[in-house]
Amino acid sequence: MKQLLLLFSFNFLLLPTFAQKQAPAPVAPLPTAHQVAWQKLETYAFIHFGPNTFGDREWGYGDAPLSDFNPTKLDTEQWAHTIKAAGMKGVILTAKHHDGFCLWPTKYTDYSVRNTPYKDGKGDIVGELAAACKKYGLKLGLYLSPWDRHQAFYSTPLYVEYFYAQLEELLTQYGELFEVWFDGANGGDGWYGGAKEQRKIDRRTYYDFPRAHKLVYKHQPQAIIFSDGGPGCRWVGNEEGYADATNWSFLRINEVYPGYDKYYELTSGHADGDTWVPSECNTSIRPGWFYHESEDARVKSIPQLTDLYYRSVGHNGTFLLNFPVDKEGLIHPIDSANAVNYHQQVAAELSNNLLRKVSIKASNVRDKKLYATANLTDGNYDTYWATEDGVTTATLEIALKGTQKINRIMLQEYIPLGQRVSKFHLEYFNGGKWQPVSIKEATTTIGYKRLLRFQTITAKKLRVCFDEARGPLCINGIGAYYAPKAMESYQQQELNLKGFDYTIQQQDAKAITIDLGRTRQIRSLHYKPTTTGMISHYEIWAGNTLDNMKRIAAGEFSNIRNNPIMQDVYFAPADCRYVQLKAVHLVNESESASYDKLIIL
Ligand code: FUL
Repeated sequence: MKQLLLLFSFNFLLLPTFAQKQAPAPVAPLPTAHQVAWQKLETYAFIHFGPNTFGDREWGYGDAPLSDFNPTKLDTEQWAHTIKAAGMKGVILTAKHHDGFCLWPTKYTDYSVRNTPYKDGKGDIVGELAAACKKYGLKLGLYLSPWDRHQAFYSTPLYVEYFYAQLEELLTQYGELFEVWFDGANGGDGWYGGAKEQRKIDRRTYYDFPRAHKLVYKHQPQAIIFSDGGPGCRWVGNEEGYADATNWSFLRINEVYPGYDKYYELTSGHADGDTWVPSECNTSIRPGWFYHESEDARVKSIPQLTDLYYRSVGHNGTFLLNFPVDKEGLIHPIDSANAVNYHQQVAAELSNNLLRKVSIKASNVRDKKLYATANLTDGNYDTYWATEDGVTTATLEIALKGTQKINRIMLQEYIPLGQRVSKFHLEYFNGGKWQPVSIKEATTTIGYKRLLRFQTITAKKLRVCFDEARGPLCINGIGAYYAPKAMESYQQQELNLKGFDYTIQQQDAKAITIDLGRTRQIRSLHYKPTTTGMISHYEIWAGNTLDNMKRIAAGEFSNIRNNPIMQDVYFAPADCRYVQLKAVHLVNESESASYDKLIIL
């Protein structure tokens, strides 16, 4: 009896007789209100445009002639119109890329749009885009490359002052900015006022980023600052546009810096991170970031873009999709068609929420009035279903309206109170017994939004089982959809280049020599790296005998670490039996040059 009494009073303490009306305590780390507003944008565009567009480059050396910069039809309204039609909420422009050229008439360098034929030097592409954004209701963000391959004083303290002066111009002359983009790339070599040399800086300290952050917040308190490690949002660790299924919006902030060597960790965040730094998934609609006519047939397709939406926004990230504006100054028609059509595809797949107005029974509810399951489908972001303190596992049982076909589920956590769920699974019922919905990716985190794709099921009831969480559950949205003819996942097609047959004649740490078996006329070499032994600077040698080889091409595989796509080198036709790919520099000099694919045509 005494024991029973004890048990009773213990239970009494644990299970309050009155409902918990107060909101669940936040579980740190937490987002700022600006980070929450930014996350809700979900998709926005990138524009890469500059001298690289005219010089067919990815990373300009900083020496491109200003006279070549002449986009004759540039129309920022065409950009804005396309971006809007593709459902995106904003756009980030490369005001200055690594080549140091400025798309606005900055006071601080002659290497800008002011000294080009564009509008006879009277143009201001940042200003023109700002005006178009206003007109089309888009938000504006700017990319200012810290690395500058043009300026003679790059790597000295003077450059840092120059960088801040330019940043201040951008922060004060173009209205409200939603994001400021600081890239982490620094390949070392450049034109540097004609010095043409390698320059090394300490990426952690040289730019004094805390000072840059202060300046941004002084003029643009709402702006989200992007870099590998935030503080506003983080790079997702790849340039393919996806986050892992397990994706925490946290980082151990003091470990990550621009150019972070363990960048692959950024794809899923740090589960034990101390600071809210959500992921932004960036990719280009074409293989390169800048326009290259040779990529006109390689624009990402509607299924490919749709797949990326599910793996970015649907994996608790935002989706930043780049348009390489072409030489005329326009978004290419293939790019705009695919972007608009992909948006319509996604909208169609997720338009009809089958859970609207259905009855959802929760195994636990914090308060039947304030935190009821009706909040899950009321379309109000700030109302949510929550469990009582101490309750971190629960189920939601959903009685569908009759029997329904379903192949998509959406879940949303109420992130203003933190990201909590670390394990869940889905079940469905079609008369016999409850069965698991088979999902071909980890069902761990949810975060701001989680979209799940699976083979169509026919169900009368659904059950969402929350198995583990960092605190009581706070879920503000749930959806189930049926997308006829939609794909469960997407398999990327490799470009099928068929080159000459060859054997490897010799391979060492710094060179790969190929024997074509007999004399061939060759015109191009295509190199796809693996994760180790990536060649960043190359020379290509060719000859009919190994003791009489001539150099036929040399250059840089720009941005290969971050974007390890097939690298194409075209040269004047050469007759030869042997071809040698020399690694002048490797991304990591201690590794041996290697390749995933090496094709000679
Ligand atoms: C990279 C840069 O090096 C690329 O050129 C591009 O701007 C991409 C978005 O970021 O790190």
